[in-house]
Amino acid sequence: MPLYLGIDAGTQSLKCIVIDTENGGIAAESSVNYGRDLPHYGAPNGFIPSADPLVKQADPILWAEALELAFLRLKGTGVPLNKVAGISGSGQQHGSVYLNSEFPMLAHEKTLAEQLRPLLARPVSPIWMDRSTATECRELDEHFGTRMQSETGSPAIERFTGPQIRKFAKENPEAYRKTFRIHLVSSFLCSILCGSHAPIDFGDGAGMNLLNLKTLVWDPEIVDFTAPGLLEKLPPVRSSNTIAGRLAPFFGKFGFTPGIPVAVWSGDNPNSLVGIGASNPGILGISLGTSDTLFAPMRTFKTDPKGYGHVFGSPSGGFMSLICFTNGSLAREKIRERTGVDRSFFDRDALLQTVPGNHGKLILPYFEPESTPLVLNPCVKRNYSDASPAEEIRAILESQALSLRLHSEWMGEEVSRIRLTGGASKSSGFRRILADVFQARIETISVTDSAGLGAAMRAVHAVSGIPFETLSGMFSAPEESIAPDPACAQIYGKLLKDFEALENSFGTGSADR
Ligand code: XUL
Repeated sequence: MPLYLGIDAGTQSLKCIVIDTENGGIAAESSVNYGRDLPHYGAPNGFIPSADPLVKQADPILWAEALELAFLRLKGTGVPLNKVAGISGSGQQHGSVYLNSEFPMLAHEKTLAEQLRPLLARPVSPIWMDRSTATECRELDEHFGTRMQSETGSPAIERFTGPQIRKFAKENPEAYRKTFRIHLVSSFLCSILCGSHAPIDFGDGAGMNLLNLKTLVWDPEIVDFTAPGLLEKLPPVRSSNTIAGRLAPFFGKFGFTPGIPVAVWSGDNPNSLVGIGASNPGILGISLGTSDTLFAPMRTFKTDPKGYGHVFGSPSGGFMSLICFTNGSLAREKIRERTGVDRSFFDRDALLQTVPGNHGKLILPYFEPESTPLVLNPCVKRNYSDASPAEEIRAILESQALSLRLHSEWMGEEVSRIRLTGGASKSSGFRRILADVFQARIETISVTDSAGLGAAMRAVHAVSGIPFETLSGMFSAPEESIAPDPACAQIYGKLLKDFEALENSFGTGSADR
């Protein structure tokens, strides 16, 4: 019975999923919620509350302690962890961890937290929600112009790692100088498992504004301008099916066999692409979580003329797109609370009491600073003054679906099938609206943690060579599917133009919260 472990280190929790390649099933799972299970880090939502809404930082030791607790819980399920033949993982993207030396040999009787704390060259990690680097992004854009996007796949972006490193080097040059290695969340956790500094993969590395996607090496000029001496502080960058190292002896205490291969980790979005079974062109993936993300494999390297969409290395080779909409479930929940309805209202009343197109009622729901389109000052705008609760719910769902369609058009991919994942993919009302807005078949898979599943599938692929197509047939087969209603094609074709006009006028109209 060959088992493989995928670890998903997300924004608010860390989860483990063990898959069995013999029967195509899930052998065990465990999870740790940072706020609930590790309250002593004072990070109820995965970051330390800050007076500045643009600053979002976490203590990186939180992720190490969560890993240890998740392994203990996994051991508690009774699954034979000594049968695990390979491990890989997924990290929330862009976050950076600053370390001052090589990894120590871990002592069995001590915790990961107490042994790793002395390794920190910076006590906090800026995470992907941080938007405090507008100045550094401007400096990078002024210096490199369009080359930044055409070579790294993205213009300088506030949450990306390069601008974050530049800010740290400017504000705290001494601590920066003493930093020996800068990791992503993914490569930091992979290094802990291997007991030595692990590489970064092309998927997560592309979210740094440092990797040249044409040459697949760190871009020497961009790295050099970002911060002094940065090249020596970066781990090597490798393809996503590289074996990063061997499991350190410390992890034998949870029941694993020390020495098993650990495949290089990647970001949650590249992992999800694999996990939902969309690693080959033709399927689009949408993950509906706190933030919504849209991703798809790309036949050719091309970039978003508006600069909101990003290009990353795809774990199956070639490239993938990634577009992040920060106000996903976050906005759906705010509107739901405001209208005072329960979640089932999204699936029943909101559809029955309204019509597709909602008589043109649209909403721009930027409760938090938004990435797509870029909005730094939170603001919510409606093109109507009066709406029933059902119309208000339809307005948020249709507007979000239209935004997903509008901002993915630059990829130029024919979309006939969309695989949905994440908590809100359970909403049949939202699935119906997405099918009609995109005029595409919507498919859902049974596993909700597509990033963890994708990481486990990458571990199988890297260790045993089983192709992704075979693995997605085993683990990501569609469970439910809805066809689009062709009668809606014209309605949403027109509404898309209205939505674009509303978005373009953003900032000129009056705003309310
Ligand atoms: C992608 C992004 C988010 C995080 C969430 O660019 O910032 O999707 O990866 O974990």
